[in-house]
Amino acid sequence: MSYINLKYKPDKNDLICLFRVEPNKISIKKAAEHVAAESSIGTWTHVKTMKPRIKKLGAKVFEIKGNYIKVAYSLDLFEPGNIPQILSSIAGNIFGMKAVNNLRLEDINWPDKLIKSFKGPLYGIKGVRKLLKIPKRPLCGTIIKPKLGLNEKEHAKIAYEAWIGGIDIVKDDENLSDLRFNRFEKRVVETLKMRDKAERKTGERKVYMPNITAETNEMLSRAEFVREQNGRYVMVDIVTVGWSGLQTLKDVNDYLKLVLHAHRSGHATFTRNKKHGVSMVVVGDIARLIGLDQLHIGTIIGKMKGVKSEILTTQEEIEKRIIKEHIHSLEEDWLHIKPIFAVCSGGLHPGLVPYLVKNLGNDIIIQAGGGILGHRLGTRAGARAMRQAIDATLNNFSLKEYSKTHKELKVALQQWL
Ligand code: CAP
Ligand code: MG
Repeated sequence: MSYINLKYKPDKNDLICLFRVEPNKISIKKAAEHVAAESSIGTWTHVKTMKPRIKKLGAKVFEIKGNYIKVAYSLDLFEPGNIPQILSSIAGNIFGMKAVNNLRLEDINWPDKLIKSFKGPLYGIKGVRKLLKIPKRPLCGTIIKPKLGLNEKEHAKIAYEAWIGGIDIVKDDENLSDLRFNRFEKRVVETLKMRDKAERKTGERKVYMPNITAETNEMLSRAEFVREQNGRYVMVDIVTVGWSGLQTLKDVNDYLKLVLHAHRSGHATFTRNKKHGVSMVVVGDIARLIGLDQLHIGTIIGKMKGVKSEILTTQEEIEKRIIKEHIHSLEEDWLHIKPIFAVCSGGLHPGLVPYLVKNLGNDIIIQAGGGILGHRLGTRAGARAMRQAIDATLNNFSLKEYSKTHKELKVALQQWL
């Protein structure tokens, strides 16, 4: 049987994958055949147990353009609502095949019936803006640093300083969980106490995002604890927790009704290499389908590696309803699945706000750890400088001009620009 059918017109119920393929001493057509076979019903040789009705289920390579191939998969190959099963097909064995030197899953176009088997975000951009009463401007956040080592009270105190300075969101770092010197429950209680005090003082809504990343049942009970303590948000390391644990958290969160922040720690193990692995665009698809409300997408300009075109495509993929086809991504209609908030984080400071807003717009959450807690005048001043940079940018002032009358911003620009 052949998995190549360049005349095939995909059915609206087909799932479509865009792959970049580097064949290993065979033709691109032959390599494409291996990809389609191994990711659907086939293996390295013809099997006697194959049946005509099963052959029809085979994936179809319907377009080959240079190193890029499009493959259509029948809906019957997938279990609705089951991300681990879907990925074990289209993002499973194929990456290990000798038939290819490199293989990258660039994007997925999801059929309506599969999209309808997911709930998507509870809040998304609109819900988060409503919750924080911030209708238009970028949100700003900080990450408690040093990442590890502080005790609960020290952690809560730094959070308070950041909130009083004007920061909206304070989050745990991706590797802070329930540690000997900083216990999860005590940290949550101490920091939410400071949140309430900062809200009374500033009159603004403030957010604390405790990191609940842990074994699934433990993660669920930490989420419940946050809800009991009147927390509104949790953060989770989506890659290290795994898609199955994430779907369980999502289901339980339907009654906890917390905002779910997705940290992507570990994503670069498979997204960084532009020739091999899975793109951040695909991670964005999955996070949106499963129903996270916020997702790190990169900064273009900060300390983490990230190609501008892929970061912009990922932002479009998670924030828009109707997605047009681009050179390395597919069209999409996200139906009822709400847009999720893009998070820009990693090596950011107030001096980079104009660049971020110019390139990524206002629907972003700007998060800076070192860029706020490293301010020469301290945390509160660092927070003020970040808010001042956002205010200046939204009112079309240059930072240089605005810093003449805003001391904290002036110091930040001297320090980091
Ligand atoms: C940023 C950060 C975030 C990264 C994640 C860090 O701190 O807390 O985890 O931004 O990367 O630990 O590095 P700084 P990404 O603000 O001090 O750099 O957003 O690319 O997933
Ligand atoms: Mg971090």
